[in-house]
Amino acid sequence: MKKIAIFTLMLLLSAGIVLAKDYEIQKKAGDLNVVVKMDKNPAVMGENGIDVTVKDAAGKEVTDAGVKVEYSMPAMPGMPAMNYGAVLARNKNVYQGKLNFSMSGPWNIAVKILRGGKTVSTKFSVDVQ
Ligand SMILES: [Cu+2]
Repeated sequence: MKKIAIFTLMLLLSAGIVLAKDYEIQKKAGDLNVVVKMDKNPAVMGENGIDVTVKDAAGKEVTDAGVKVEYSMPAMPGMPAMNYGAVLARNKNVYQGKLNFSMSGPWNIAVKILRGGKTVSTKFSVDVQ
């Protein structure tokens, strides 16, 4: 019985490792290169961790920017449009925060980068499970 329990645990752990691959997307915002990583793949209802790294045209990591993520779902039958925002906190070379999806389905995500008085942004969408 104990052997079966251990075997099941190992199976679950190895499955978890396979599924744990982050969602990653690379985008351009103005002349900046933006890499967005989310810790849930696919994204899920509730909290999802988000990491954003920003590089300038020369490939140097940008650490003096303000990064904000706006996420929204357009209105649908029985549901008004929903709009949320999260200001990311910088941790060394990465801007980090959490998105809280209140509903499954398609969400629009805009990453806004404020630097030197100028804002650039990039958009993508995720299908929340
Ligand atoms: Cu909805």
